[in-house]
Amino acid sequence: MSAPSDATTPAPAARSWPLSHAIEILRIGTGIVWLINLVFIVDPANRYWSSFSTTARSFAPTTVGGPGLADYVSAHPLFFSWAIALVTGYLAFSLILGLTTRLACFVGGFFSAMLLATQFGSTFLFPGGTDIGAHPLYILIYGVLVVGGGGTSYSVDRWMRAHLPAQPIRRLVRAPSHVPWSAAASTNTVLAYFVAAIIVSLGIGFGLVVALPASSGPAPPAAGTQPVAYLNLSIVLNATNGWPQYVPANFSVPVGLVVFTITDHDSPMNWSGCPCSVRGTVTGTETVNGSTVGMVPSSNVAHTFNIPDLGVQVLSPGGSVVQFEVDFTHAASYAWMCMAPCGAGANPYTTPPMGTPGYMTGTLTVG
Ligand SMILES: [Cu+2]
Repeated sequence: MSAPSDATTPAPAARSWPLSHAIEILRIGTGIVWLINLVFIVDPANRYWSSFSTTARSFAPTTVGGPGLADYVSAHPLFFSWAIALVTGYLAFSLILGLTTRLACFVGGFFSAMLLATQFGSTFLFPGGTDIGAHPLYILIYGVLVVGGGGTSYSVDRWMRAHLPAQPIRRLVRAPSHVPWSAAASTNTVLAYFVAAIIVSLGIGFGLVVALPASSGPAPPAAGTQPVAYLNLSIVLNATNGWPQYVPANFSVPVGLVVFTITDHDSPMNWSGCPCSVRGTVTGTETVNGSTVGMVPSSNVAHTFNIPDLGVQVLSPGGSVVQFEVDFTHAASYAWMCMAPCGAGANPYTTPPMGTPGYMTGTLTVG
């Protein structure tokens, strides 16, 4: 440990060399994961800010405890999008630099526990079309970092303790050993605070989910938005080769709210491992033969309609009519594709018509 060599501050037992390095590698690696998330957030191509509300609402149908919290977050996108972005940025830089490492572990644990609690219904759909499945692992990592003294070496924390001994840093690390930020706090003390913090965070998260009332009925489209266009797609079997194909595969829609209808004439398939949740539509749902759903059983997904750049995923069961709405905010060109393994060859994930233009992928032009 890099506790000051001060007679009043007993340094915990030194860690063995390989373990201490493993802990710091884990810390920096976790920071890099958050940095990648931060890059995703700030990259305009991902439309994090503009699609935040829609993404948040898309969790509503699968949240255990009801859609109230997802609706609430969706209705306050400015606050929540910035809160998530700032926490993401803090975790990235704090963990990579080893600056306020222990605090970052608590913040990260709180963040993951809140996400876990509030999106609990989605968690076990991993990969489920959401990256939320990793949060139990993140909490475990923060616990390991807290217990293992992450940030003890190769860190700004270490540098500051060594070079800024006289000022508040020193008072902080010399705080009584029963407070969690004290350098003298025992592993057991820190771990107890960490476990308690996670339990409280989970409690707050579940409490919010249960306490916030759901808005009644399917969430309405953004205020004042009326459909500007209706687009009908069919999935038919090609008369020549028998492959299923989207007709049309290349099409244009105007900017604004577009109502899609997919009439699927293909047969169902059993797609184990299907990320079967609807994402990226205005309501976070689709209708299948008139019923509103946020998920489709994996035992009946013939094809999907994905627009990766917009985070749109819609599932098309065999022999069904699917409807959904997408709000296109600006003129652009997007690739769409089917992600369900509908290839006709040995590997249904890679053989045609999968990935074949005019069949299971094409171009959607907005504007
Ligand atoms: Cu397909």
